[in-house]
Amino acid sequence: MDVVALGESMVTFLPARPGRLADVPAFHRSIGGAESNVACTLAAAGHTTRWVSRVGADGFGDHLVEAVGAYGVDVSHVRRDPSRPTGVYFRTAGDRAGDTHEVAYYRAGSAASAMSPAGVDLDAVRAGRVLHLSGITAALSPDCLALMRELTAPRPGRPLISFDVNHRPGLWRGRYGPEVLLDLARGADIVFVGEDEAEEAWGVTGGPAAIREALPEPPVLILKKGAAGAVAFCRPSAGDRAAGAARAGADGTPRSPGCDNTPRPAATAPALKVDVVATTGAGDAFAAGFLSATLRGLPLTARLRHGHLMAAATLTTPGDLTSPPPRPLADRLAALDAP
Ligand code: KDG
Repeated sequence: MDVVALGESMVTFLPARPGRLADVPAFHRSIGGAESNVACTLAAAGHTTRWVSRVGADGFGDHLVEAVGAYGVDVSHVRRDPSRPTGVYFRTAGDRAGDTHEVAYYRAGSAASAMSPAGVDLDAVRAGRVLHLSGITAALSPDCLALMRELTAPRPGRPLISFDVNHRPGLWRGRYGPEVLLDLARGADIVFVGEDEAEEAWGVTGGPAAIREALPEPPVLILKKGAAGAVAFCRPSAGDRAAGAARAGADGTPRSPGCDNTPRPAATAPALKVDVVATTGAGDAFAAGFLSATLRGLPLTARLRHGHLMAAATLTTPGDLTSPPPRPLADRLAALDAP
């Protein structure tokens, strides 16, 4: 198994037309969920993936399991909960970054919010080369936060932990705050965070170097700057240091020439210019592209480029998910983009 992703997915209702939520008369059913989006995109890109979660024993739960499974993702570890519903959410067509973006979640008390260290099969969760997690799970309930702490804790032989901060302000009201995401990020091997998220969630301003200073622990830290591209910081992991400069680290991540101990970015890549239809899901597609290239042993700059290519495909569709470019095409495009 290449990648296991754990997290809540929801039936998503996309607006039939732009405008305020109050004015949208009809919605189209779709699926969403940051972690299953990553699993679906990676499966579509030729990787073996599993999605671990809980959904209700209801029609929306059936739909999610069937739709994610149709991408080729292993859904055999998605538990059905007869006493809690599947979460759903509605959103407007506005850009996530803009003032006009509205999201209405109906997920409090959902089946997924009952995930806990004792309630999921931890062996199944840790069965991949990479375990992909996101900060959304930490916001769902104290049990979910405990599960996240368990999965990001140091442990011999654990998979490479990929953590997308995914700060969703609407989920943190009245709970412990998003500062816990900084703790969780410290325990991961690859961290994705937007400059805007670092400011909103942790109050860290001052650009990539300041964010790296606040978060020096992850061997790979990707800072996303929206249309301005992405920057990667990298330092040798313990496995790399043990193995020496010439070969891949014990954690399976190949050394990148830029992976030294300096505070400078090891790689940067501009975003692709596309006509944006909707930004939702683009961060997940970016993570999928980056992880796909990581699993294939590509250098850091190429990993960023594959992230941008998959994100560009999603940015040009209204839903969270779309087919990624075929691998030979993506490889050609990533090489074309080379300086
Ligand atoms: O990244 C896209 C997700 O935000 C979307 O699919 C819904 O998982 C979701 C969430 O919790 O916001």
